[in-house]
Amino acid sequence: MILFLIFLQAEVKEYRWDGLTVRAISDELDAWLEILDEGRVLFDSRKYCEEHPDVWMYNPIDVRVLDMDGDGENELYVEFYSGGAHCCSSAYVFERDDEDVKIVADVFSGNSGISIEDADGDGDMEIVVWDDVLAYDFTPYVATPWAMVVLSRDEDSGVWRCSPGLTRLYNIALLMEEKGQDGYDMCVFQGETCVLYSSHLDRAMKMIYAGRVEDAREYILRNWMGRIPHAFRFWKTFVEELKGSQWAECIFGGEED
Ligand SMILES: [Ca+2]
Ligand SMILES: [Ca+2]
Repeated sequence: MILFLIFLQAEVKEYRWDGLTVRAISDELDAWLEILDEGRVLFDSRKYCEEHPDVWMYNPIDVRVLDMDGDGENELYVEFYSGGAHCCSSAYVFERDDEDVKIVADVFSGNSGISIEDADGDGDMEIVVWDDVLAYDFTPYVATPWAMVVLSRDEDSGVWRCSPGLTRLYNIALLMEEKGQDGYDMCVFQGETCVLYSSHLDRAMKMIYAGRVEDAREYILRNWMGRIPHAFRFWKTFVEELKGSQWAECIFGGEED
């Protein structure tokens, strides 16, 4: 009887993708994605998560059939969002692979949303995310510093990776627009001393992601309100925290593309 009631409350959204059926399903207990070929299940996000414990793929909120790589054939783009205060968001791009499907983009953005756009105007889609690496580090969540990361399709492998060049350009644009963090400007404390504001960290983070590491250092030191020797230590800590980003290699050491 209970199972029957749950079945009644299931909500199914259905999409067609190149002869396949894509279903975003939610019931009282779960919210998942299925891809079917005439009734044969090619992909089930619940099964995939069981097989890949590190993967976050819960509650598909944005399902789109579109040409992600610009070759004239449609791919399937799916964004998942767990619900809750901020976390967690992830996005996947599925491609047809003979009789099967395969994942060619796999983005976990944690506390921030994900969007897609043709960032460089060349006909394929980039995936744009805000890096949440500093969430909860120096301030409460509302004052989190953010910078953008742009993932573009690698021609050789066909998978989406962080693009150093586009990431820099996007953050240069944010700095030019003087677009700051959302939420509140809050003190960053050392003991009882307010040494910086979160808006300073936000701007410094964008400078670093724009490729201007030295400018960011100078900016932090210039705005420091505590004892000067501590500023150098703080800068080191700040950079170390940023190097914890999943995209650190692209931000700090990426080649031009
Ligand atoms: Ca395509
Ligand atoms: Ca593009």
